[in-house]
Amino acid sequence: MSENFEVKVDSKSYIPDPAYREQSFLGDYKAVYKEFIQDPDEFWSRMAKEIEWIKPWTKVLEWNHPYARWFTGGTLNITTSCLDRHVKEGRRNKLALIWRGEDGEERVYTYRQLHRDVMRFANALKKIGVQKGDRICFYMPLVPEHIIALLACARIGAIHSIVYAGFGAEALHSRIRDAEAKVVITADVGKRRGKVISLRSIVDDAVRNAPSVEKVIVLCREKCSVELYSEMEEDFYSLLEGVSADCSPEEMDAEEPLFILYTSGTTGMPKGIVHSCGGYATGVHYTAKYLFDLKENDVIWCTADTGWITGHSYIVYGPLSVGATVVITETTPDWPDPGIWWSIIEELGVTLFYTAPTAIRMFMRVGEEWPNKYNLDSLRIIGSVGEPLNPEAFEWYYRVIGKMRCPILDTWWQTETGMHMITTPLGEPMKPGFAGVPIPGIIADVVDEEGNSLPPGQGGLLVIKKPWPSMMRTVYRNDERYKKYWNQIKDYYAAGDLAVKDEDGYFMILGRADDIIIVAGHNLGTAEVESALVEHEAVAEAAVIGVPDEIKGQAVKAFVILVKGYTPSQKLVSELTYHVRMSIGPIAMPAAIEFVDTLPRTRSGKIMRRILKAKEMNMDLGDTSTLEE
Ligand code: 6R9
Repeated sequence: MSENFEVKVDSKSYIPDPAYREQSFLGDYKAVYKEFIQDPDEFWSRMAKEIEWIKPWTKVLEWNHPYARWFTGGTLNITTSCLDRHVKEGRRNKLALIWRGEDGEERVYTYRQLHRDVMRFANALKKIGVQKGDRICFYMPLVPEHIIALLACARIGAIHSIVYAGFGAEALHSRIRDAEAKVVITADVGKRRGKVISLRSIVDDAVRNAPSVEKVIVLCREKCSVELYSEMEEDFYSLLEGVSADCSPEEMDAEEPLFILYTSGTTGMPKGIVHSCGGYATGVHYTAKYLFDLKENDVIWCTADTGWITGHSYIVYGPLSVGATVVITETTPDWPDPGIWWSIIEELGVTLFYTAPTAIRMFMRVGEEWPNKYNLDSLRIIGSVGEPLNPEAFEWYYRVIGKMRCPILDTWWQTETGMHMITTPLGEPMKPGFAGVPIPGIIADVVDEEGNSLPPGQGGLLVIKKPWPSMMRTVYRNDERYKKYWNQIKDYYAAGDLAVKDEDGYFMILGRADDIIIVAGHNLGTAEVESALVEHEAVAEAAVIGVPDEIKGQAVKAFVILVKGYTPSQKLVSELTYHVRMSIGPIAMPAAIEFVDTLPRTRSGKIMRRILKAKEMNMDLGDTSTLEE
């Protein structure tokens, strides 16, 4: 990166109803943050005591840069916090899980049922020889059996590695091989937009030349059922026959791995991010309780898939650990029509809704008449994750979905961080465009390449200065790649994102540092320019990249999806260019604007600017395994 860059920061804010803070588990954010700073060990120790342990720890943190050991000597099994204690503590008949299929089919599980089914499947896994430490790869649609099998792995100390069921055979194959998975769990089919998608055939391809795989467990959802091709295959439900529903939890050291989750790097093979048992359990419980403020009666719907960290932490482990009711669905946001999600919120009485900016912008494009058809009064808090929530989308989400009543929690975090890191705690003023402040437990900053802290208004690199319990422990079988995160900038954890702080210490996330555009020596975050474009009433979505420019080094090129009813024209190009000039400055003015119908995205919805760039420059597209069709 060249010299630091100025970022124009707007200071508009919304103050939520004070009742939110008064009734929240967290209370006064600033006071709690201060407590943490005064004694971090004491703070984390207090948080860790809120989950169930088998043996207590003797030391909170052993930090041997870049390696951390949290809660040394402690042992636990995360499933006892997620299941056993609710069964014991009078929540056994409370709903743990509500599943909605595309055709409206519904299945529900109480905590007692979920507990029992998890233990049965855990025993079934043992029956086929799965042991503590074995890697189990998942390639499953979002159905209750997926959650059951995942918790069953945790119950017996097997390490799950979930691969999003939208990935192709090659991507699945490389992840199975890298993790040396012993078992693959899949379903015959997934369902999407009224179509039945074969998963098992993809698994068939993927397990060829994967010598570690001994068994493939298939959940049969269609009539075609149990004609399993090979000796390798087992039917999900047949495996459960005659199996006991009692399985004591495997005692896990706090530092033993709980799961691996692959996340795409900028180049090459995705990284297998490894999370530990004790620190991860503590981090997701803490954030589900104190940031999401999940209470007894809350019904949380996180629209992510379990294939992403968001699903791991805020569909499964966090919400179940606090004993909330979790909604999962196999639905697509606009099928059969763009009202489907709002109808689910109304019918199931969802209180906490957590989704991604890309979905919000899609809903903006189709119009507010869709959500307006439904009663969204049950909503208490609405959240966002995955990409910067641009002010335009914030305002829409706040007004149309939250009815100017529900606080928005825009949560910045990563697969590597395991839990929320930066957000706007309940009761604090919300600033459109800013994710918020570091949560208690986290010390974040914006720095230059030497690690010097930058003043408000100066954009730079987002770092975390101290270890935290749910941080990744390593990259599976690749310590070198792990070390890079902590060695790139002084002793800090480099998130790889660009950010800027304002006078109040609020963080605005400007996009990935590798997406940065340098125009005549000025650094521009892609998010800033995109956000300015989306402010214009004609623009639904925008992505910008840097293209070579003889004089300025780089120039901005924008790809724009128009709102329905607008057509591309030279006049619109001029208007948009002028608009960016007025909102950010001449430096950010796009040199070219191209109107497009779609943008390349990862399967989790993030815009892949790298693909736009490679296309523009006629370069090799690089690793495209994470690209949506
Ligand atoms: C949880 C998750 C991580 C990257 C991260 C950043 C972007 C996530 C964001 C956000 C702006 C937010 N990101 N949340 N950017 N505001 N609230 O998405 O994990 O899939 O590993 O992606 O996503 O660029 O570095 P992951």
